[in-house]
Amino acid sequence: MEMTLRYYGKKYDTVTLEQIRQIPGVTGVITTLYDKQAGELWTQEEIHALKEEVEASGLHISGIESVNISDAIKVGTPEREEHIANYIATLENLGKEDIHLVCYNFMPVFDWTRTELARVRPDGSTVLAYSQAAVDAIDPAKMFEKLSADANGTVMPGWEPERMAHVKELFEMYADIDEEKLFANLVYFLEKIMPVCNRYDIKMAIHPDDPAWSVFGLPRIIIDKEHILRMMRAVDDVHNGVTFCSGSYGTNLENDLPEMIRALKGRIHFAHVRNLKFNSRDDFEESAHLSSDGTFDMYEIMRALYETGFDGPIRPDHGRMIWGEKAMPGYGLYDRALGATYLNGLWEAIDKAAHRGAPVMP
Ligand SMILES: [Mn+2]
Repeated sequence: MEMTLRYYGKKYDTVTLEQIRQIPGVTGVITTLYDKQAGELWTQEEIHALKEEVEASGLHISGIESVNISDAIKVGTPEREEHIANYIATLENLGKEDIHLVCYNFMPVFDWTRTELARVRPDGSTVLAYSQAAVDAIDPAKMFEKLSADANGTVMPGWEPERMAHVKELFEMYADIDEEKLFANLVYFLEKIMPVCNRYDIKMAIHPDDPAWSVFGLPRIIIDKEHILRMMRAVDDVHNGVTFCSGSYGTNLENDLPEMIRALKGRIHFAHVRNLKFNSRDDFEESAHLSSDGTFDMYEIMRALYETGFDGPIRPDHGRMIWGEKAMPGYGLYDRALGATYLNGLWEAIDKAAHRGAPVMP
């Protein structure tokens, strides 16, 4: 396991590489070329420059989150061939720069959905939150307006203003796309990219849909163990794997997170570990990472990763906004640093317990 933090690049992130470097045990970042549109080619020069920027701080790139998938690929329009060719060339360029992990998602229209970006918790911290009643009551085209006021002036991934200006057209694009068509388009894409993934040993790690059920009538296909196993069987290659995001799979309380981790052994290439606090089945907020602050047993999640031999990067995922920080919602420095430290502590304790009684090296 390697502890990492997500980094959006100096143009967009309020957190610096120098700050990340000072979080104990964090040695890598998960980053992206944030200015790139889905479907566009990433040149080797651009990737190399990003790598140099990160390495100058004493960190390294542990993986890319994300190389986004265009709507043409998800919907299966004729334009997808050009976008897939660009995706393959991008993977090749990443491979040449010695980057071997790519996180992506296959969610239609919205990358993720929350109904509040700054819900106030009893301790005065603010967090992202979701209420099904609020989703049911709002026109999806109005979602962005409602949320952008709380974004602290930042551009949130998947909610870029230029994209949100076309929400109605995006919904029209997906009008005929049901779960089966979306799944077939995912398989089509994976089959096309597997040869380059094999050539450069690039592990693809699909991020679950968040929340893990259909919102606004849009299909969702990466939501539980059965759906992921189906995807992995359809393209049975170790490079076709998953990002295990506890906060996304965990939105559905039917998902037994440690059990899922064990079922996906060997195919989890990247982990997002965070907690949620449920107020009811249909209303949750993103609590601190600490088990007792939320609903999940974080020790059991980390233990399942440890016991299945997980050796990829982990990042603490979202954090609360605390200590007066102004940052992209979920992506401040302070609470993610606390999360990384807590998760590192759990891992150390699990590791030491596993080796108790073993001979001590001189
Ligand atoms: Mn996640």
